[in-house]
Amino acid sequence: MSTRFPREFLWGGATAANQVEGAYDEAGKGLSIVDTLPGGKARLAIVASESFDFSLDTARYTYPNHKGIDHYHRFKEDIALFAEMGFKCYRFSIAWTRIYPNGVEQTPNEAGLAHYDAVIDTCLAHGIEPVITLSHYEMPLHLATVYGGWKNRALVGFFERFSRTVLERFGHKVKYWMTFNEINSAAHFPIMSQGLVVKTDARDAQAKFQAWHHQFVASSLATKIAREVNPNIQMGCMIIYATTYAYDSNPVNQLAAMQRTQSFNFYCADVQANGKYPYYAPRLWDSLGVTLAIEPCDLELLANNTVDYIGFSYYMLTTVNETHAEGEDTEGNLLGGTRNPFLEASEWGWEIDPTGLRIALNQLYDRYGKPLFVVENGLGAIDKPDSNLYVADDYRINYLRQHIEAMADAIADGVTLMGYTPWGCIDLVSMSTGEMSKRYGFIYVDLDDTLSGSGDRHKKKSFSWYQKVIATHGEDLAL
Ligand code: BGP
Repeated sequence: MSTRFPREFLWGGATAANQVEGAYDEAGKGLSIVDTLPGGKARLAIVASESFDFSLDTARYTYPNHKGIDHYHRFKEDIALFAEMGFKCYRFSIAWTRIYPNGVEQTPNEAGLAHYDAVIDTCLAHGIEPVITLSHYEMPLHLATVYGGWKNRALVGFFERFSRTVLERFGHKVKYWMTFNEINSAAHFPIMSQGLVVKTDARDAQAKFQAWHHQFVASSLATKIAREVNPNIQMGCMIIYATTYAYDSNPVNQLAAMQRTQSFNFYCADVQANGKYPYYAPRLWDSLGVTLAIEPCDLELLANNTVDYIGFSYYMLTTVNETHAEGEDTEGNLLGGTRNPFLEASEWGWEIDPTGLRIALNQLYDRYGKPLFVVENGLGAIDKPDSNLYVADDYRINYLRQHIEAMADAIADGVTLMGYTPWGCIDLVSMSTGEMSKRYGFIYVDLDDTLSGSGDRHKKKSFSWYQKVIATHGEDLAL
């Protein structure tokens, strides 16, 4: 029987070290910037405030990433559950701080490497392909506090050493990699991927764009190393894609939507996939007063080490309304814009738009002609378990089903799509709020926002649904 999704399609799920592992100071791990982020809805506002300087204030705040869901100790149980769902791949990240605790050491921490050997081998034993993000929203704290984050060129060398270490160690058994998670996110929250806070110029476009340049160079170096280690490695970039609409047919809004698409959705991927700065970059830099420091070999390095595929997260769209004729600002839509009157939003205000995913896939494929990989997507929702801790999450199933339909449509449109790894396949600590109660998983983790609870894992209704989806190659999406 022919199916809409190819047989080799990588069905799976995604997590990130800092949001699941916990064990934040075990086995030689150093402090990461995420270890200093307080839990709670005010998280992003606190870290974007002038006073935030990465200090821990345990009297005022909780730090949920310290404990996560204890995946560090329970990964075997978790991966066995993923295997039971039929996962073909598991996307996770390596904590830089487990390998180089402060980022600057000359030799890696063997205990950290051994841990990821065990995680990878567990995946492989279950027939699950690991898909590894080298840097997912964390870096050694030392590199942020002492070096000022990615705006400092020195980070290129530190990242190169880290990448070389893990690629040489794992590159013979792991085919799929990505460099920086949501690299373009720094436009909105520069602390996460660039380690910048207000005191280290987070509000300064010059710092952000220079940091991006260093990350592009570092990403190219990692890609180069990967190919030297194993020519079969597939290296991807990873961006947030928020399909961008003009609020109305006013050309002013149409133009603004186009420019927003360029400067936010495409800017980073243009460099990483095409190997050069896009034609619109000089004008963008001028408008922001940015002058990039580019070293002689940088442009050649970028040109020669482009990525093999485009990984992206898709959660929400952006609606642009420059004229403010009507319409209201979105509340909670992480990436701003005007509320879209045609769409519903999640409990956290993230607007839901499966059609936008089909548009995103077409726009990205049209632009780059490279395979695409939806490496994050999902619904953060409040689950209400019954007395057996069973969650009937029909709302999540409906969300995922609509997005899978949109992917099937995009494939029928002619797009090459490698796989789908819904975010937070097991409940984990939210990035933007540090909450446990914002759940995405197929697997319920018995922990509350204070991380109290047994920590035990329970299959939700979506668990058996996704199992069936994978078993039928995406054909049977019924409840
Ligand atoms: C992406 C990040 C993830 C993740 C997800 C959901 O931006 O790459 O780390 O957490 O968003 O966001 P949140 O956890 O804030 O709901």
